[in-house]
Amino acid sequence: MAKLTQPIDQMIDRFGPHLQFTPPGGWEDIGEPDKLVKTHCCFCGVQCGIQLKVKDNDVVGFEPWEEFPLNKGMLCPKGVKRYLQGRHPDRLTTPLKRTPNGFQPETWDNANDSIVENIEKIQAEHGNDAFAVLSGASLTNEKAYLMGKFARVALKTKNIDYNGRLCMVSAGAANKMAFGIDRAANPWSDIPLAKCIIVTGSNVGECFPILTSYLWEARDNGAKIIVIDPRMTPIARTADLFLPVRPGRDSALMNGILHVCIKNGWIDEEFIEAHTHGFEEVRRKVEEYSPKVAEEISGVPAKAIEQAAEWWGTSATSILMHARGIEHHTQGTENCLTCINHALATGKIGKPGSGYFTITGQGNGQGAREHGQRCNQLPGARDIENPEHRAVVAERWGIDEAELPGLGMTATEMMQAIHDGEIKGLLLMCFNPLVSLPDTEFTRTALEKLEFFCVIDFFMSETAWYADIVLPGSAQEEDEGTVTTSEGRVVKINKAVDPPGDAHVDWEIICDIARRLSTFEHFPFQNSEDIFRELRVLSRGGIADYYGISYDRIEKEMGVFWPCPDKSHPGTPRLYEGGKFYHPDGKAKMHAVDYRPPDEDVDEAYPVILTTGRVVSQFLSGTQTRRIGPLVEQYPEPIVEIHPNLAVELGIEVGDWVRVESRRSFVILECRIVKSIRPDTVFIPYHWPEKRSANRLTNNALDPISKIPEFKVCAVRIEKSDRAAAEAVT
Ligand SMILES: Nc1nc2c(c(=O)[nH]1)N[C@H]1C(S)=C(S)[C@@H](COP(=O)(O)OP(=O)(O)OC[C@H]3O[C@@H](n4cnc5c(=O)[nH]c(N)nc54)[C@H](O)[C@@H]3O)O[C@H]1N2
Ligand SMILES: Nc1nc2c(c(=O)[nH]1)N[C@H]1C(S)=C(S)[C@@H](COP(=O)(O)OP(=O)(O)OC[C@H]3O[C@@H](n4cnc5c(=O)[nH]c(N)nc54)[C@H](O)[C@@H]3O)O[C@H]1N2
Ligand code: SF4
Ligand SMILES: [Mo]
Repeated sequence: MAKLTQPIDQMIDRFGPHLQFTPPGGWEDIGEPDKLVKTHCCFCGVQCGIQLKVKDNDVVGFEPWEEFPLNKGMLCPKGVKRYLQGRHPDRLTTPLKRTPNGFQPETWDNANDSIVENIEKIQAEHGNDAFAVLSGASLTNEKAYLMGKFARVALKTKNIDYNGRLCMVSAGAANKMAFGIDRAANPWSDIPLAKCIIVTGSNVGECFPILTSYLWEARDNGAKIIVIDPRMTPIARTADLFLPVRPGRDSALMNGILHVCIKNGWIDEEFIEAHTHGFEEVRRKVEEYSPKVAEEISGVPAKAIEQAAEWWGTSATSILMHARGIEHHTQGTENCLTCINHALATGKIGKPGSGYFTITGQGNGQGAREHGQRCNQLPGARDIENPEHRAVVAERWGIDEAELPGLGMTATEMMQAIHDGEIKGLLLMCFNPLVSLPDTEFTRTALEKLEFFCVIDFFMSETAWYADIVLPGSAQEEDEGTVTTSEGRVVKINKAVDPPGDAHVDWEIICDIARRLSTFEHFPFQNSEDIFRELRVLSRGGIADYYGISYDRIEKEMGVFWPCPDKSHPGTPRLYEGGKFYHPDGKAKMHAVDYRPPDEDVDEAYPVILTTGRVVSQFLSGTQTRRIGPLVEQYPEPIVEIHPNLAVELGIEVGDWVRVESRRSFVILECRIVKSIRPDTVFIPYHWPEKRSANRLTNNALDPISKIPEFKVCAVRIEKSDRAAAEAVT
């Protein structure tokens, strides 16, 4: 049965500049703010410091927070306009229940009763694991911790996972495999000290604009900047060397670069010997990837590969950073391992100005992957399958180890399990899978099959339209808590305003449901700090050790870097100093990687590669930024980027609309003819739903290690179309 009670287009039409927050007295007479609240941006993992201007319990603007060391007052367009979202007229302000006549307001008590009734019914009929939880990495550490405890202790289900599964779990898996820990190795203050920097698979200028100034500072200090990307992005335009890789070929390219370094002796044999395992296998493997072979696979000229190797290998200090461009692949984990091999073999790690990191995406992309809301993980970044780790957590939670559920399904696997009838009920907070998962139709039909579905969000996301109950949660500025930035620095989010109407703070919503299913003693929290105190204790002795961190310390010290095992510990801005890694023997592991082609490669029927990603003014599934007028105006609709050569081949001209079709579905969008993309590749940003959604096209094949989807490569065919055809799509 299709569950939709209101056509999605009706909702989409409400988005945009015409409907947005205006203070009760208008913008002209705003006057002096009541207070300025020091906090952090609600969007990406950089977590820029910002001061929110508050007037009459509304956020009405911002002031720069220049003392915060990371961004020193700078913000990107999203940070500047975020204040327009909090009191948006679309905010959910009361619980909603699906009825034959559409969603109707419901009291909290009735809504909670109904949720608990449905959970109990499904679990009684089909077992505890038939009810699953999906959570998010925009949530604070406190909420992420609570969601894991809620699933395992209150629901007693093994099936909890989070939207980070779509983001950077491949990098996380590679870091764990190689280093025994999953965190950026260097604080950003190391970047200007590097003499060579490789940025691969990251559109830094649009996705982490604040990072650009660090890269430019390094360049001013004499660093060579090397960018690897199929598109000449803004950061690539200012690079010293640009390697236009064919999507899905990064492991061959990085193997080729290491091949050149080894051949020329630009490696650190002492470091390899003293601090690593596995180099011999890696050396033998990369021997097969001469610059010529790497060129044939990756499309990057051999000369450029040699140049990149030389700059990296002969620089006194070097940093390699990457983001989703190499991670969103069926070979995602292995791609990251080739980068790590490179940093380890050259000994460029654990030193001022030398290191390696993946750039965290979501607001709490770092912290939210440490405290136990992943299907394979317990608090403190512990392993759910490790008997010692399980025993510690069970004891601290006051439950029997035997009662603690085991390894659950990943977010991506859950959709299949819903199709298969294995999962019947779902509670989802802070995740919009209908827009963000690959192969939208597969996701939609899964959501329709759920017997019971509860969504907690502050806006009616596209996914929420499929729910039976929608609970109005809190926006970031309506609650306090901590998040962990891209650098690994734990910072404090401060409450600026109360939630509007009858919306509740997220952690209270979860605690209310948990107490009905479990006992008060397991969920006794009266405020976020109570949750943080428990989180610290649970993390003690784990890999992600927060025990020495407190709200007070964070405020006084402008954040504390974990690991921080006790109150007198200064925190750990730079990992791996002195070649000390986090495996039991203190050594790092290298892994030999063979190149594998993407799951769906081009062929005669679908001859063009589609890659997907972001634009500067929109954020993720767009629920938030598609409601902020000035950001919508900056980039109102998704546009297909096509190279002029491909355009000529297809008879496409400037201003044309094109039909892009994959094996799953099609979209009709306007195109932009740009020289900055490879001629064999097209790009579509993914922030829009329904007929404008890039994920109608994408492939839901998964990386076997991390289960991240292959968002960055699928095969499509393209033909000229027109606007009328686009409008006719349903
Ligand atoms: N404006 C904005 N900023 C954001 C976000 C947002 O939605 N909007 N989201 C945040 C989040 S959650 C994330 S995860 C980050 C993502 O940050 P990024 O990873 O930097 O962004 P993407 O656009 O997903 O992809 C990065 C680049 O990878 C390139 N690429 C595609 N295929 C390949 C390939 O096979 N190999 C290589 N080497 N490169 C490839 C693309 O051309 C693109 O330029 O941004 C964060 N910041
Ligand atoms: N084709 C393609 N698809 C992709 C990607 C790609 O590059 N290409 N990138 C992937 C990546 S890297 C990511 S991270 C995912 C992101 O995908 P999603 O996580 O689905 O995207 P969001 O837009 O962050 O959805 C979060 C929802 O939570 C709500 N929310 C935000 N903060 C809070 C909060 O504090 N409390 C509550 N209760 N709700 C909150 C928002 O309103 C929104 O509806 O998308 C992935 N999908
Ligand atoms: S760079 Fe990220 S954290 Fe900073 S203002 Fe922009 S979106 Fe916000
Ligand atoms: Mo992400």
